[in-house]
Amino acid sequence: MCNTCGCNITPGNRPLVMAEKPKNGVTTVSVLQNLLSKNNHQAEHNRAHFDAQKVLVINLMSSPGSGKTALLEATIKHLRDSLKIAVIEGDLETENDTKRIQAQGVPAYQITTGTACHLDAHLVHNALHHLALDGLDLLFIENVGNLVCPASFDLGHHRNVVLLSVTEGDDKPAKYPVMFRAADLMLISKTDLLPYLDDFSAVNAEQNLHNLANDAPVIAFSAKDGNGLDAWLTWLQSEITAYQALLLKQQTQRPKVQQDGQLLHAQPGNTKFYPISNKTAHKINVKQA
Ligand SMILES: Nc1nc2c(ncn2[C@@H]2O[C@H](COP(=O)(O)OP(=O)(O)OP(=O)(O)O)[C@@H](O)[C@H]2O)c(=O)[nH]1
Ligand SMILES: [Zn+2]
Ligand SMILES: [Zn+2]
Ligand SMILES: [Zn+2]
Repeated sequence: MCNTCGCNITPGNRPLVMAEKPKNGVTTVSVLQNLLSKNNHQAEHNRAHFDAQKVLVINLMSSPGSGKTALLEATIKHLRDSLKIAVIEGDLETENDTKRIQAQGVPAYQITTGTACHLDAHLVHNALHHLALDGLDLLFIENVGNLVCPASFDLGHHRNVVLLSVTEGDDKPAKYPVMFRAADLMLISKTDLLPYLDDFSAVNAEQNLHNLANDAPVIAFSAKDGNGLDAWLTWLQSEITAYQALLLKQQTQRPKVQQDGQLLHAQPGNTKFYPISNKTAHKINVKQA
């Protein structure tokens, strides 16, 4: 899908693509590889912004509707008195999630990607012009709901958290290895629904994660009844502490970006890349404040 759908082009990196002056509407895979390397460069720049302000940045990823925003709402309720939090939301369309976060009393900025199925470092950098990092402890980036592409793009963040809701099935880590290999923490969400399901096993889900040679911790929780939230909040606090200790040593934290996922976007040798039409491009719009 990604080889032809144009999902590599976002409003943030579009000027880079256009600078390549495609001949006859078709350029080769080298353009994509160039984009990815430019993304990595931009990501390092973003991380320098975050590290200068000492703000831990967490990239939340999952398939659509797994409960990312519900997790953020519950997290903010618990932490807003003790930590300064902000959120960047990524969706193809609507400001719904940003409104939900703002209703919890914390700053949020919506990136609408139009057609792009993932955030990239350029989009996040644009968003930083609309959010004050000064004094923040935690910045969450809620990525576009998609269990493949977001794992391949470094945004300049520090940690990847991947949600798997119980209604999706415990085999998803096996079926979507690119995403689950990138997880620094796997959250099993919507556990309040377990009594209604007869075939979801948290043990199997964890085993499927570990079969990918990823020994990331796993926490099961429900945003509806609050079970498991304490373990998540403890994990967050320990990550903040570890990150602050790294900063004192002039180091930073880097997430596990999946290069093989980047290859999904650009199979060497046989892939043609079709730039999106002007009509489609017109529809892509990053909301300006
Ligand atoms: N039963 C139950 N439902 C939940 C839970 N968390 C979220 N939901 C429901 O699941 C649906 C999607 O939740 P969201 O928080 O919007 O999911 P999301 O991952 O942010 O969705 P996108 O941003 O569209 O990808 C909503 O109807 C929520 O009420 C939960 O812990 N238990
Ligand atoms: Zn894609
Ligand atoms: Zn900058
Ligand atoms: Zn959401």
